[in-house]
Amino acid sequence: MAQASAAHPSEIEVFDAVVVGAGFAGLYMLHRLRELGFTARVYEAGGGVGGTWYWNRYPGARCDVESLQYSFSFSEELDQEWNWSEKYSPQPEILAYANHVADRFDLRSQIVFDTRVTAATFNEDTDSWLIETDRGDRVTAKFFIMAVGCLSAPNRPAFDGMEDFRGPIYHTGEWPHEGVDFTDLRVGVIGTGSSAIQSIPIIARQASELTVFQRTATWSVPAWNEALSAEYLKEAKAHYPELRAKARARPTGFYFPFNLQPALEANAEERQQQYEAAWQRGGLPFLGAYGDLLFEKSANDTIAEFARQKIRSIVRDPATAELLCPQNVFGCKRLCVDTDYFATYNLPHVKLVDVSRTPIERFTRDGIVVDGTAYEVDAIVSATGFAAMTGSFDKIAITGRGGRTLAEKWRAGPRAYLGLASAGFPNLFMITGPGSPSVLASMIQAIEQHVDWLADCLSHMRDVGARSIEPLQADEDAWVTHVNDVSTVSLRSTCSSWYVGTNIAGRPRVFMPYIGGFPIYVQKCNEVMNNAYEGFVLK
Ligand code: N01
Repeated sequence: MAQASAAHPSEIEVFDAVVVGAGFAGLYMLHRLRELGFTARVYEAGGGVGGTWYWNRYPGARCDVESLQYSFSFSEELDQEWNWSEKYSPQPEILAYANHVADRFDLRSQIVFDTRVTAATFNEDTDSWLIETDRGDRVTAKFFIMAVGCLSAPNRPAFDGMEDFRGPIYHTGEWPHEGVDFTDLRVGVIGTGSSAIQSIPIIARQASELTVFQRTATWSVPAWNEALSAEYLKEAKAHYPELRAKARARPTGFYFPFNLQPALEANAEERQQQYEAAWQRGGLPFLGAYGDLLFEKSANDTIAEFARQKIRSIVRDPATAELLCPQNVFGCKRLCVDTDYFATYNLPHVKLVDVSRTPIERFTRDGIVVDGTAYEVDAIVSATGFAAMTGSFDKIAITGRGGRTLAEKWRAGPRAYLGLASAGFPNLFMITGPGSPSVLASMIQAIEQHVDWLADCLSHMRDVGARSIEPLQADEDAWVTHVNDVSTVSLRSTCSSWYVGTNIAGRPRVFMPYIGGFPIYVQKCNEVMNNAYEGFVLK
């Protein structure tokens, strides 16, 4: 393998691998590359590590997977030394954890911060990538690894008159580091997804008026967040390996009690009790109340009606309550997990505006106009989500064999073998790429599995002296078809969401993550590896 040359202005530095992104994926990839003796550089657009948790600093940001499972499992020492303070970790604590990992494993010296990769071009003569950045770096690497996250390219809808608005416009996914004080301000929030439902109750505590512009009502379940006691942590840490193993065996890659019984096998009274118990446990495990809730519409109708009744019981104004009641499949979009979201609409200074039938017309100097009505606000929070799964790929001019760009290849939707690599782009890898479980599993488990697979693959290539690896077109096509076929079995494919790309007008409708389940996917990856990288060509 090539060695990194001494930095000289006129020289192009050479690495075994260049990694884009210093979130959890980039950090762990760098750790494994170093362990294996590969030379590597990581480029990170932000000023620090942490990825999602570096950028999403909006009020109330926290993870919806329980802390003890939203963490790396590769180091028993790390598991034992780190103490999570709450059931669901707040953003600052997860960011502190990412920083701790970077320091503990001495990763910072190989990360170049505040630098965005702008282009990557494959050289067919040398089987290597030329990587360029917005700071003028030009480096080459045999392997180009995209560790850019799945929800990292903010979606900023272009509303008419945006430039006329006299106040600040914030995006939840690029929140100012110094924080924002909304005290005595009239605030407008656009969107009611996970970011909005977490921030709305907190913004409401500060703002003099809060107006929420809702296009689609959201399903949300209480978090019942709480502090973790020292005894709880001690007990959990004593059984960490078992918890990790149980998590990996679940379709979601994280563990929670799951009732396999079909909902309609129970009678109405039993279902009510089961849903009530699950509601009281709260969080994403609510969807584990019965086994068929995401497969059978009639089963889903029963949990949907239960959740609508909960909304009606919390929200006092009947018209507002009805507006807040989603009419689509329960859990079709990513289920939200909240603290006091629905109760916030009982506050006299909080207003809900329906923009489902008549979209936001325009921004003006003083606020937002919907259906001819002007809503005056001093600040706007755009909680409008992300160009999911592919948005961060679109920002880099990636050119593969024959001068073909990835953007061209993915115009009708992303195409990747196992969500790891794409035909025509040798030696390019993606961590939690489209076509892998990623966002439908616990992200950190999904990241570790991909990174470990890649680490094995790169070592194998070094051992056998292979210069390049690339998926076979036929195998990639078969995988993309499989990802699509499996998605149709799930009710999640039935609505518009960022899973299918249609949260943004004009994007192709393709179900992007693999919904066949984490263990099945891991088994497939292992089989590919054990069968001499079946479906890939190694040269
Ligand atoms: O984004 P979203 P998010 N006019 O796409 C609305 C993860 N996450 O940042 O539903 C008006 O879910 C849009 O409306 P609609 C998690 O996986 C996790 O909230 O498209 N409204 C929607 O209401 C999550 O799913 C955590 O009709 C417009 C909202 O904006 C994912 O990130 C916390 C609009 C966007 O919701 C994304 O969540 C936060 C327009 N032109 C995020 N355009 C936790 O771990 C968009 N909207 C808890």
